[in-house]
Amino acid sequence: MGRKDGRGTRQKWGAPGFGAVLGWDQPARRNDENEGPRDSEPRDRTWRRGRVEERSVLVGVVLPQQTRTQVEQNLDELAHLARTAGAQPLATLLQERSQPDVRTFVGSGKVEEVHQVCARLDANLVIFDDTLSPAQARNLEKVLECNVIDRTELILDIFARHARSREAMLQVELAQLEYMRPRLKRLWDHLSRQDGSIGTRGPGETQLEVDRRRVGERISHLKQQLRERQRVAATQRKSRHGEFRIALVGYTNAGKSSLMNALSGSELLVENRLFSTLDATTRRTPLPDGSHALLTDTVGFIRKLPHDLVASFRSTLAEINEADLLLHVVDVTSPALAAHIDTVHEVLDGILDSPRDTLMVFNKMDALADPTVVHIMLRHHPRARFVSAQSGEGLVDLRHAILSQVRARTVEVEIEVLRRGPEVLSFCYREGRVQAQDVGANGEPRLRVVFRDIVFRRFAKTYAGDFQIVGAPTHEDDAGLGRAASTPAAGGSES
Ligand SMILES: Nc1nc2c(ncn2[C@@H]2O[C@H](COP(=O)(O)OP(=O)(O)OP(=O)(O)O)[C@@H](O)[C@H]2O)c(=O)[nH]1
Ligand SMILES: [Mg+2]
Repeated sequence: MGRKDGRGTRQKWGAPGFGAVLGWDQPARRNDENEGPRDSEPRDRTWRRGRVEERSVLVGVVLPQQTRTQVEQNLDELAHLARTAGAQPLATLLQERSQPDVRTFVGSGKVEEVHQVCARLDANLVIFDDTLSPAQARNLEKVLECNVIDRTELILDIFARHARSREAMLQVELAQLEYMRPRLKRLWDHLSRQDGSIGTRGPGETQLEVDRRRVGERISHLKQQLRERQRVAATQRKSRHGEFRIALVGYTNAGKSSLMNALSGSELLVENRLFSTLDATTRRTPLPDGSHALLTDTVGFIRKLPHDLVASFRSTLAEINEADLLLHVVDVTSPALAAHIDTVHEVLDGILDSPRDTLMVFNKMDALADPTVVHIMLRHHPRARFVSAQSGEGLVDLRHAILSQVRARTVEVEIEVLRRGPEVLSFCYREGRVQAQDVGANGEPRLRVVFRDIVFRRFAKTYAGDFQIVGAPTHEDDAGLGRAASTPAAGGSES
């Protein structure tokens, strides 16, 4: 987000790197601006430290398929997003409409009201809860005479602020550039209205074309960089042998990182802000029988999550897709918890490449005032667990539930290798946990191996005829927590 002065306005679009791509950020520092920033250079983030706090007015529209309460909840969340991004929300305006206005999203009377409210409260930023087309944003900025952004831009801004790792920065920059590419014209219009800023007489079409090309080149470059990093990450994930993988998923601020810390003894950043976590982090978590599983914390989801942003968080998506079990963490104290659960299901549905078993975990029980919520949730999710990452309530029970899931989804087999010995042995050691190895009566290798279900199915298919099972495989499912009702959107099993 930005300020009304020229520099702030330019920076509004920039999230680290955007201005640099167009050669605006600190031009004196480099002489190779056409190539964009080098990847070894840290993104210039100095402008964020110096920017003033914005004063914002929030605008929402109730469309026929929505209720007023839903939209009010969305606006409460938008206010939390605004505060997280450093913008003080001063007022909220709602309008009921049968459909958005093509030119200004809300009607002309409402635009005038927003204008007056901004003047009265000295607001310098208007945030719409819905996605604005480039033309709508342009028209609104002309009338309102201040910066206008939508929920997507706000989320992108927060992601840019919170990105710490090189990969997160690359991903955020990519999402921002993809969002901004079709909006460059608006940016130029915006700049051309600023006294003393570049292009006060309006840019020529040629310059706009040059900028479009630069942005396009930078996007290709970023994609290539990310592909390379993801290849390395995939190799690292493969090296985690046969360990059972659990991913914590859920709405932003549900307490995923807090739960990760409580279960694995790690010290990840926990904050009452949205999108504190952007990088997937994996830790070992001990289970009650002395074994371990790998637990991964992931980026939170939110309503109207920008599609490009979801797609660009590929490392999180890969972690979720390779997990044997998902722990869906829900903030039990949220008045919008049902909508949060639906949103998470929708996002998972869009990113999972196959159905996944899911254990619902309702967190923040220590702060729950109304116990009837538990009964209602149990009706919908009979095998859910109710915990508090903060007080530790319910965590022993949760660990046992996880152990049951692990047992239900791992198989222990004793095999005799008949052919392709080196390959079969290599697979077992790489992808399974070999408990014992000795030599059979005829000199053939004999192994006792624990495999994750999905891996064992792959093993049996790849090496059919090359091994035989000695005795029946053990497949424990002691607590009967297994494949219960189907997860509505993700299509997996939910406990
Ligand atoms: N009362 C209470 N607060 C909790 C509990 N668990 C987490 N919180 C608070 O909820 C807020 C969010 O916690 P995080 O662990 O950062 O949540 P997250 O799901 O990782 O959030 P993002 O990474 O931003 O998506 C913080 O203020 C935590 O202190 C809990 O069991 N009880
Ligand atoms: Mg987190």
